[in-house]
Amino acid sequence: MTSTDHSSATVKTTCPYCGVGCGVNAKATGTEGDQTHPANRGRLCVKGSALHETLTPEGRLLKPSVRGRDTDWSTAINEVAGAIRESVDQHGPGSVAFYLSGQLLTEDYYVANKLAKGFIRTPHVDTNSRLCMSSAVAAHKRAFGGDLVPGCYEDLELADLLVIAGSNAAWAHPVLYQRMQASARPGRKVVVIDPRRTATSDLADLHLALRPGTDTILFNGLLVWLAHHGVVDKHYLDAHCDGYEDSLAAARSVAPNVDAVASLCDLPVEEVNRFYEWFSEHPRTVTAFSQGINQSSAGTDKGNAIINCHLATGRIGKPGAAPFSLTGQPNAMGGREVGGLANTLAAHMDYDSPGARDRVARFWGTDSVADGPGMKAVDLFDAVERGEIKVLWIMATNPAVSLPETDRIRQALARCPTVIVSDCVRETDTARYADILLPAAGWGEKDGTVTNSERCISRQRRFLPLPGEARPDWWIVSQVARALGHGPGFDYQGPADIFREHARLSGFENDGARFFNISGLANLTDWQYERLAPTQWPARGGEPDADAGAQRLFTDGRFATGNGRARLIPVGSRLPVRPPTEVFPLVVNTGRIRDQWHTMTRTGRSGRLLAHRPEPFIDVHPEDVRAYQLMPGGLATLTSAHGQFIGRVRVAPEQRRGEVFVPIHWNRQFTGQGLATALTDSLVDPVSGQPEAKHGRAALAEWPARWHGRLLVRRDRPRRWQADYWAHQPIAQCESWFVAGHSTVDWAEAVADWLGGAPQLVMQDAREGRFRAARIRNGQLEAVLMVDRDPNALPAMDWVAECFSLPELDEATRRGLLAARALDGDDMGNLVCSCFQVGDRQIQKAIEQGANSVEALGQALRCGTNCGSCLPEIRSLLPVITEAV
Ligand SMILES: Nc1nc2c(c(=O)[nH]1)N[C@H]1C(S)=C(S)[C@@H](COP(=O)(O)OP(=O)(O)OC[C@H]3O[C@@H](n4cnc5c(=O)[nH]c(N)nc54)[C@H](O)[C@@H]3O)O[C@H]1N2
Ligand SMILES: Nc1nc2c(c(=O)[nH]1)N[C@H]1C(S)=C(S)[C@@H](COP(=O)(O)OP(=O)(O)OC[C@H]3O[C@@H](n4cnc5c(=O)[nH]c(N)nc54)[C@H](O)[C@@H]3O)O[C@H]1N2
Ligand code: SF4
Ligand SMILES: [Mo]
Repeated sequence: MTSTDHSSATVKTTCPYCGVGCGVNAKATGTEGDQTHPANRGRLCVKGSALHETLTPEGRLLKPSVRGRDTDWSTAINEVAGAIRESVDQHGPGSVAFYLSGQLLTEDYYVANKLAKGFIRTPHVDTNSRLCMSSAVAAHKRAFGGDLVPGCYEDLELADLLVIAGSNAAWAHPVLYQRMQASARPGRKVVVIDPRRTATSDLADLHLALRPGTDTILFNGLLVWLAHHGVVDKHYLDAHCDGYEDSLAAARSVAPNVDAVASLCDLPVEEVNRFYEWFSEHPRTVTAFSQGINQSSAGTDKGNAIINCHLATGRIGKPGAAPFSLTGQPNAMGGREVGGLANTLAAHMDYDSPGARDRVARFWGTDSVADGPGMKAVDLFDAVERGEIKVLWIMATNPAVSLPETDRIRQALARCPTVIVSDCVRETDTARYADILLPAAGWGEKDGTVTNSERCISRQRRFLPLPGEARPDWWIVSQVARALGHGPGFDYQGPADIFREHARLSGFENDGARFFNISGLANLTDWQYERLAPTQWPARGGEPDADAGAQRLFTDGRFATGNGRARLIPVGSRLPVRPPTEVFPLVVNTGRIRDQWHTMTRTGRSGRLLAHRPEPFIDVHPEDVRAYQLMPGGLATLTSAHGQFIGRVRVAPEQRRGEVFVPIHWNRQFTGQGLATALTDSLVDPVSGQPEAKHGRAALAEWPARWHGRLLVRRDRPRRWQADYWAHQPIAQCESWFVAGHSTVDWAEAVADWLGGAPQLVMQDAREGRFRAARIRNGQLEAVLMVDRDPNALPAMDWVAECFSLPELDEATRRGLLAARALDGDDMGNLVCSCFQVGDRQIQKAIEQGANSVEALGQALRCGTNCGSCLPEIRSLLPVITEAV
């Protein structure tokens, strides 16, 4: 593999973040939306348009290492193979486990799955998709007989009623959200179902802020209502579905009428009625759902409750009518296709599919495959904790942050004899537990395919040289396979070889029972693979037009069940199993913010992306702020049975009382104690095994701070300070930290440690608990510390950060530093638009000066005119103008 300079060429590739799967035109110097990609037609959200900022060499894992020592590839590969061989010899194949990720490319995923299940013969292969999509997968399988997403993105635009359940698409699937927004037309209705008001509610004609976990009741009630009002499609049910009567009876027993639903879901009767009426009136209905549905101890039931209503009305397989699971990760779907989940085998075959084990073994040219199913993520880590797993290979996921009960997960990792971690980033919370660290090629450095939420396979293409010793994941796995003596099965020259094999397996002895069939792509030449345009599956090839209409599945009413009929599933009223208690009275909801991706290993590097929400926070309803005597803008602690979360208190009228929301993103590289997974139980859905990540329980209290501070330091300076609370915010010009402490500090004494030397500028006002100091070297700013008793008295840091770029600090700037603001300027306020770095104070000011629309603000300040991710927030700052009818 040679390094070539690709920097000037534009390469068509796919965004590595969310499951929308946008096409990206990439260069080493920047990214823009691909006009020709069917998912986004040129659009990109803020994360996609900041991709190049995250491609820094900083923090990359560049060399293999074994037990803390850098080494070469052949040593590392032999160590991995040796550990696996020894474990299998001494404890059997089931002592080896793989924990994979929806962020692997399909080719990487296929090879890892093949090595584990086919050659090491361990069934214990699971993936972070367990935490993400497994309830949707299970609901699809129960209803359709296969993990099949019936609709396509166009349906979201064609629908006359768009129901968005448990999804904050405005922040989590921004480009799809923009498509939903752009397709608004008179009469089109949008219902958002979410306990809290989100940026997505911006689009809602009706927002149902239901009691968390009660979605099954709401949709059961809908089924009862549809039956009662004669809206069910008897014809469709007779011709294509089983299970209607039983499902209706089950629904009646828990949600007999609108009053019961309203009371159980804690919603006004009129709102429930309106939703049910709109559902009745609009045959073109799409229900898009995501983690508010999946991440629940009733996740599979919630999915089936939704699908039941679509089947009962025949709203499936038709333009603008479908239940639509929005997938999270860029290749959540590809992973499901190769069989990455513990209960699946390969190519949409389960262990218990008739003949599957034998068929896959013959195809792979191995004597037999693992006897599964294997353990699902939460059970798998329990087994690690019990010492049953001796070798755990983690690829492209950060379980020390993302699995519930993080402290217990960390203990399990510490206890496991051999932990192998393949990642692109050197310091992650999981990598700290690695015995063997393998440097993986990242986005832009490797080739392969991903499948998005609408079953569209797109190419990720390489446009950067491989840094250091980094190698693509498929290569690493294949080398280990060869070292284990399985060379012939893993003799791949490149991802095209793997893709062809995967495509061939999908069609192998497939008489039509497996809808996932891309055998039409099995004979692509290397050249054709290189140029493969986005392709929706199935892609069977063969006779002309075999797949015409594959944009949607089930158009002919035939499903993937044994008898070809869909199944309505009787769904009870399973509510969150662990309701709040006196000790832990608050419901903890966890989720995403607009500009960060998961555990921040990549997006945390972009100062621009971290500016929108720079610190872990807790959204608290105003009355709870009062009841718990919290200081808005101060710090508070959430304490659960498993751990603690410290975050900044945000007064959030969009929350329901008694419920708080915390972001999932912060890890221990970025803050001392801000992990959402310290607050959630490892309680799982009984069918899918997906953890209930949206319903933790905790107690809330003020974090008693004697002082609050901000520290800004030029890059790469040694750190000699300690604080009870800290959160790290890289800024373009410098590093910065939010800090706070429980006890009084003599700042005059301590300041040199914090600033890396004695300051030249100092201001102290002991009575106010105020301290400011700056260190200057060779005329340039080195470090600044600002301390205040009142956190809200600390100034915004944007102006101070800019002082780091000045070649020489003049007198006015020096005075300004002690006041912490430009003497003649003012602060931008909280960041709203990441692309053009525009804050809410600037927007307020422009509004006062007469810019009274999103467009006018865009003209005045440019905010919202690039990716559009901030438009819902800009709109919320504008005074509400009632439109003339
Ligand atoms: N910016 C950004 N985008 C992302 C990601 C990211 O990390 N950052 N990650 C990607 C991934 S992997 C995923 S899986 C998706 C997730 O995408 P989403 O599922 O849209 O995101 P979340 O914020 O996890 O949760 C969605 C909503 O569920 C609501 N919710 C909580 N409990 C309930 C309930 O009981 N019922 C209902 N109806 N709603 C409830 C929450 O209040 C929240 O607003 O996002 C993808 N896109
Ligand atoms: N409380 C709570 N917990 C949650 C959730 C929630 O809503 N609430 N959401 C859950 C969901 S839906 C998800 S998807 C998970 C996500 O959780 P994780 O999968 O743990 O999060 P990531 O930060 O995406 O981890 C991906 C890792 O892979 C590395 N990486 C990136 N590209 C590559 C590559 O090409 N090869 C290799 N080898 N490594 C690579 C990254 O540097 C990073 O360390 O979190 C889950 N946990
Ligand atoms: S919506 Fe944003 S994060 Fe998702 S694929 Fe498109 S550009 Fe990437
Ligand atoms: Mo996810």
